[in-house]
Amino acid sequence: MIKLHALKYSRATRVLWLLADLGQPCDRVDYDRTDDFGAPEPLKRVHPLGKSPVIEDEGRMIAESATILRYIVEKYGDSTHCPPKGTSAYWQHDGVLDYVEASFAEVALQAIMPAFGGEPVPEEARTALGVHLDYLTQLIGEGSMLFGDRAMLADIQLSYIIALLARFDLLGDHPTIATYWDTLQQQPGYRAAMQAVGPMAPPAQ
Ligand SMILES: N[C@@H](CCC(=O)N[C@@H](CS)C(=O)NCC(=O)O)C(=O)O
Repeated sequence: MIKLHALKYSRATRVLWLLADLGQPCDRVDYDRTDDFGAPEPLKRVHPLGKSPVIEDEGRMIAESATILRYIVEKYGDSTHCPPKGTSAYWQHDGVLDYVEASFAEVALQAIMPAFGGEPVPEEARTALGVHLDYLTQLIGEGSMLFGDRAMLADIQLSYIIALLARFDLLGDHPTIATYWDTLQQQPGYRAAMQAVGPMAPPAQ
């Protein structure tokens, strides 16, 4: 069984969502946040950077949530969380899956971090975020999620950042993304993950 190192209020929820969708249990090791919202020492002994999620499986230690999601799909032979292999949609989806951490997260966090600290969000950060939310609005198009009406790995990956943006009222002028967030919260895997570890975003201070 996969062992999941899960930090409170973290991207580890993505892994729990996918495992719930696949009906697969995991051996979860929970870590509380430190007072300054960082990783505690025991997690730093698992991952040199103290990052979560990390999984252990069959003697492998795997970090980075996109890689972990791909690994789980491969391990369980799942074909329902990506478009069919060999299609253009498959590669488009794979690109969006990587886009979330490689490009979007950093821009979103420039707005989220000041809001989390009770500071005003700089205008440049709001503007940069708006460009990405416009891009995501285009990707969603007429569907309810990124690739139609079924949650794919890219939706699961995106959910963490969208949860933080919603928590700090940073989706206000992007109604399609706000509706998308409502849709994500209705997904059974999301609900199961919430039930297991609580919300991705921290509660109001
Ligand atoms: N790119 C990594 C990011 C991992 C990451 O930054 N995780 C956060 C929690 S959401 C963390 O472990 N923070 C604790 C710390 O940096 O001290 C991924 O997608 O898994």
